[in-house]
Amino acid sequence: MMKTIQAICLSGLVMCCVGLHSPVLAEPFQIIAAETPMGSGSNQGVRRYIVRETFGPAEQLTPIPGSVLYDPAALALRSPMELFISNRAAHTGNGSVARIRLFGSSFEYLDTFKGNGLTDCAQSCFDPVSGELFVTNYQGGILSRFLFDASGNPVPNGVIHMPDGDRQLGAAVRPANRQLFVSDYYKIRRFSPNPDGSYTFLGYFQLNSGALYHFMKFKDDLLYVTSFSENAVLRFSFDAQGNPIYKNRIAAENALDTAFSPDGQEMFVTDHRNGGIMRFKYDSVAETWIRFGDKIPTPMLGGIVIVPTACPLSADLTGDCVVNLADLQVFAAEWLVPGDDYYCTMGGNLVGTKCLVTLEDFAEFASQWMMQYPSGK
Ligand SMILES: [Ca+2]
Repeated sequence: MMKTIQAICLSGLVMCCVGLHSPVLAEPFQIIAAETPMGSGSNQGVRRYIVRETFGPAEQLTPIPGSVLYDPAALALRSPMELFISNRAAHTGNGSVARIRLFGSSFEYLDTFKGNGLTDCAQSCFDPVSGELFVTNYQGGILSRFLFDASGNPVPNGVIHMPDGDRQLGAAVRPANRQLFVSDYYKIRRFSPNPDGSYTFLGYFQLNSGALYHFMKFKDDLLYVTSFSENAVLRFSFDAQGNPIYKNRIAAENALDTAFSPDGQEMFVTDHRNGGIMRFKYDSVAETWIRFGDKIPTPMLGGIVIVPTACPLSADLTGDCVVNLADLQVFAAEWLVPGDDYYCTMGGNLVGTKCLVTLEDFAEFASQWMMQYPSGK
């Protein structure tokens, strides 16, 4: 597909293409994945990567540090700018949910809320119609509910008791009928919303009781369920009554969660045991996903989400997607300051695996000087 590019002007460079026919500029996106050890964790953070176009290489962005989190397990988006991180809290019972604002390729920690039954949170999800937030709690059989006030602050809205009182791992709402799905290791519960806001339990489904089901997502009205011990992502469609019908499985070792590129052509699956993000291309003829490429290397992972909120300019260190003097000030402050190679929080470290801002990073910084995205904004 071709599109007229009105103007791509790179300040300082004699390069201005007006009215040329060029391929549509690829839309970058950001992968955000919780670093979640098997069993429980402590001060892990949330990893971020930028993919500048679908199927392209993933480059690491600065992580959301564990210092503002507590054993993060799963992620949910209230909007492309508002990320909710479920804190498992090492199963101490001090579970909580952190809120992060996303902008450009940067982020800002907002706050953390607790209470209303939050103990050791796993996956959470939003009802796409009401905007309500559902947060699972691994132990205790209570699903926590939150609405939002006019300022966007969470307000407790009671709980839903699991009829079996068992574990909770995943939660997802089917957009087509707003039914709520909550996974246990061995089964998936289905609930129907009532006009008064209550939920009616409809039943369980499962394929294999030894599956160790985890997180769930909906895409194109198919339910994607990870089956950790079966090393697979399972897909279910629905009949006219809303009953799930098993469709197929996609092999993915130690699968924990799934996420999709904004154009729907790429699927990412997290590996909980060995770490890494697996990549799959959609095959529209076979109507399934085909593994490709190498895993994106990571520590052990939990939940994953994808946002189109991403700036393709790695030298933008302030989040406005313009590389200017404000970014140079951030860059200069990080100059030659030794960082943690394993958990580099210095955005100025643009090149190389060592967390140290040096001349080679400056060369990359200078090459992006005065660039902005979208161009001409
Ligand atoms: Ca900037």
